[in-house]
Amino acid sequence: MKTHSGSRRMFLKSGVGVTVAQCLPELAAAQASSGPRLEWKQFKTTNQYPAFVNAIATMRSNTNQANRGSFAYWANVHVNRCPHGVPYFIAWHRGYLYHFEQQLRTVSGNPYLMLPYWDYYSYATLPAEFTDPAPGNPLYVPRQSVNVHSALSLAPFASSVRNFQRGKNNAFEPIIEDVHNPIHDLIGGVMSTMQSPLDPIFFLHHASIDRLTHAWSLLSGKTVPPSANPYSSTNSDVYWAGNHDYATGLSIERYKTRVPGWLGTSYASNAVPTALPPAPAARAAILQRPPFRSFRSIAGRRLSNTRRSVSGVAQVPFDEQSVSVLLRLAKSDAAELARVVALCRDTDESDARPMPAMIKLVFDNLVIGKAAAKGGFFYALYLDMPALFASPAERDATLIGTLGAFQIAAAAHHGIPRLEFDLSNLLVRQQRVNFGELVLSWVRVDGDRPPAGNVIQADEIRVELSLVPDDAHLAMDDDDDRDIQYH
Ligand SMILES: [Cu+2]
Repeated sequence: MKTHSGSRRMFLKSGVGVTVAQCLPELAAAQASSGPRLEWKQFKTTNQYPAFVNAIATMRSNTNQANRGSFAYWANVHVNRCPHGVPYFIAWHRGYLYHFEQQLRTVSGNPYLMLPYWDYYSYATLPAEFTDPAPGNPLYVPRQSVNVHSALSLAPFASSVRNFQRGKNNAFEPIIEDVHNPIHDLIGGVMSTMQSPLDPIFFLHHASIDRLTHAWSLLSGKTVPPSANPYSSTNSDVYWAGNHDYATGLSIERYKTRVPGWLGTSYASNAVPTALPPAPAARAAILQRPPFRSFRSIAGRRLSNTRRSVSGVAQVPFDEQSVSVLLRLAKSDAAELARVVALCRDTDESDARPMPAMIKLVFDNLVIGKAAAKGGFFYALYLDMPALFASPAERDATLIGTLGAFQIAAAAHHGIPRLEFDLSNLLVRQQRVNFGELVLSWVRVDGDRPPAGNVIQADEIRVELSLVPDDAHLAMDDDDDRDIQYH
């Protein structure tokens, strides 16, 4: 690494913003002649491979957290700023990868270096270069599992998934995030924490999510909010206004993260997965609904003038067992749930309109044990799981999302150890008659070294009706909003 003279290090400390500006012309020139991002198996046969490994080694050995040339700097950016389970998960990380890639080029001295991606939909076992514990292997960190097969799903690529961003109905972003999350969980170690960029596989994982997003957006019938280049308030969606912030002096205009090409990025393949890779021999998916367990129930109640719980259970521990819970709703709560599902169903007809309300599954005050925080496991959450899944499509149609160490770390880091999952889309698609009972199931999914005993505790799990979408960009001014407030 050539740029780390002592004086430059001092300079970076004192004026980060200035150095970015100075680097820009050089980086723009580099962009023009770079090739596509390659899948790892192809990448490692090119001359980019030694440059990449050396750059990772240099960055990992740089212990100056204030320096952009250190791995810790990028982990801190993620800790401080990353959005998970909230708007801009995809777009923010796209810009993050862009800036990290620029840094790799600086450190390696190779202006054409592109981040590789790991296509786990082709092979679900971590590339061997990352799992070799030989001293001095910069790609190795201790992890809890090497295979992520049980995190994968084709649900993000279903034809019903038409919209791009969180907050819209039938949206891609929350569904792909819930493939992304259990990959963090299973790999474990730092990957199940907000410090996950300290594991080099993080960047290959996110490049893969970014590629899958781009490939999805190219399919016919998919809607990504439009933007002119450069952004213009007259013909661009407000979604792309403003900046993604990474650190003081490190940001990116949001519109540039709409299309990889606007950042000079392309991918070796733009194909979406059509099948899952072979499952590891020893691990059969659980297809049967888990046995019922009962917990103290909490009746429906008003939470605010736009939020109402319709049913819940209290003090729920999560251990090695897979569990089903029967949530009972009082008659008035069941009627209210039925009404909100009908409202959402009407809106579902027209994708352009935001949902008038959301039905959420909320896990409140989650606590995770110290050993469990290292990951190596997760829970797949299902609504009205049949006694036996007939097909993977049926499984996808009842999957709510996943719960694990990474999701809890992300939630705790945003201030509230609370996780919310959208139930609206699942309920809208059901032909449900009885709203008096909902069945929630969680299926424990283990990696290679799962923790034992009670790993997670939720103060309360409840089904919540929320009359105003959380997404600030979908702020509602509908008049009929007023007469459906909770008093
Ligand atoms: Cu991630």
